[in-house]
Amino acid sequence: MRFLLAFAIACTLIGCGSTSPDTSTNSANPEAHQTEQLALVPYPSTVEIAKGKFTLANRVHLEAANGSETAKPALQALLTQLDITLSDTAPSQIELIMVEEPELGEEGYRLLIDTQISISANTDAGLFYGVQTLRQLLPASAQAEYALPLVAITDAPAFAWRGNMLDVARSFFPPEYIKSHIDRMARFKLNRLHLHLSDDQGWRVEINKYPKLTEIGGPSAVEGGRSGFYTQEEVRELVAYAQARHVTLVPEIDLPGHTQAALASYNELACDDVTNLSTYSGLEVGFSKLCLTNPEVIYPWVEDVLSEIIELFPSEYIHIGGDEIKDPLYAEFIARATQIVDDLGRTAIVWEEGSVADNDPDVLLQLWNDEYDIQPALERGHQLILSPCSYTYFDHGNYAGQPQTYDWCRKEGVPLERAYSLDTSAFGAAVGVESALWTELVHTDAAADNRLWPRLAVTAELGWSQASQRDYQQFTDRLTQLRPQLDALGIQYYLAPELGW
Ligand code: TNX
Repeated sequence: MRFLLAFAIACTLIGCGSTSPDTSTNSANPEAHQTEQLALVPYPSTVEIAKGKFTLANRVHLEAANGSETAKPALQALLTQLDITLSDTAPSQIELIMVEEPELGEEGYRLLIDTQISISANTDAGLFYGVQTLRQLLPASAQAEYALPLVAITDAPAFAWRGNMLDVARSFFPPEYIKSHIDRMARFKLNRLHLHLSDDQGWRVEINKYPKLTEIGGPSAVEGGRSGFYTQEEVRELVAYAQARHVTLVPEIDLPGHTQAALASYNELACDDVTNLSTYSGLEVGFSKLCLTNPEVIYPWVEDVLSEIIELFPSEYIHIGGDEIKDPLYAEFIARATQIVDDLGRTAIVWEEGSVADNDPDVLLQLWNDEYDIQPALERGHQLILSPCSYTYFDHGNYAGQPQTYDWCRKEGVPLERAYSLDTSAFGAAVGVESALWTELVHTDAAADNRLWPRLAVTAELGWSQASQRDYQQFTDRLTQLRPQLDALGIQYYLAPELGW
């Protein structure tokens, strides 16, 4: 409050806002087109800019509230990167302050830059996001001194779920890549990394009770893709790494279809008449399934596997797949599997098709076909993760006809502007938005970067900024200014001509 007051006084003295002498609220809505914008993605809820600059010295005094467990190290890392040293007698000061301001919610923050820098929030997460905003306001690499705009930012996300799905089953991504991906997501305030851990082409997570899943399913992959798996120790390390960056790892074990790797490992999970029990490296979908007429075999296995998954991943939500399979007992299976997750003390997510089952309304549905009739499920009280493929499937081209991309959902691919045009309010009760990278055709870190970036910045803005504030032109301007930050993160992004890159 003290600083807001100071800011208001400063505004009266020197004038705030770039187009008028009064304090101007600079949200990213079309009417604000003429107004100066800060190079921030996602754009904050409210931004007030005063004339003048604050110069941050290369020695800084840091005051961090108790409980800023992740925000403080994140800030320290940022300062170190910029060759700014900490000292109690330094001329510049940065404060992380815990407050109680209900309107900031669980993840919101205030960032004030006037005669010093202060970030306040109700939670460590909020402070962490304030630090990310400060990170974007600062240059990507070290300089002699740092000139910052005089701003008062109040910010909170539109959605709790701001996600990305990475298919590590078709083609494996090693822990190092997952860590950089988490870093990059966190920089843009994305907070859910959904790992598609099993499919026909591979099984990627060690399950102690069923070692053959990774002995046989681990070395398997889509043709041209990487094989491998995460040991339980590696999973724990990734979970901790993600937690320190406010990213929840959401595991998916795809059931009852997309299970060839499991069937090849434990043949008894398949019906007796199934003759193909080899591992699979092709591109087909929809040919494999657990033997649903053998409940005494498959359900104990499902329970055991999910129990270990739940031990490994603290996520409240556990994804059980449910896509692309036809079987008379499908709905019964989904209802039972979501109940197993519930009995284990968590809540299930299923792909949209699972909405035909009699699930508890708490179960989250992930919408992936734009036209799927999800209305009946909404009427039963379900909530949605929005992944409509014609906007969010980043295995589709950055442009029409991009080599090694799919176009089954949209033949023009999913260019940046298309991705940005997703109307998140059109689909009813949404907890948020999640873009997806399926990896049948994505086999290297570089290819993944190319499909993910810069489009993932769109997911970030759709998930965080209010729908009424979005403006594609302004978004591209801001993103272009942030390009050095993408470079500093080592991202091998697609050189989008629409950004002039
Ligand atoms: C559909 S989307 C799938 C995946 C494929 C993807 C390719 C969904 C739930 N299932 O198995 O990898 O298309 O774009």
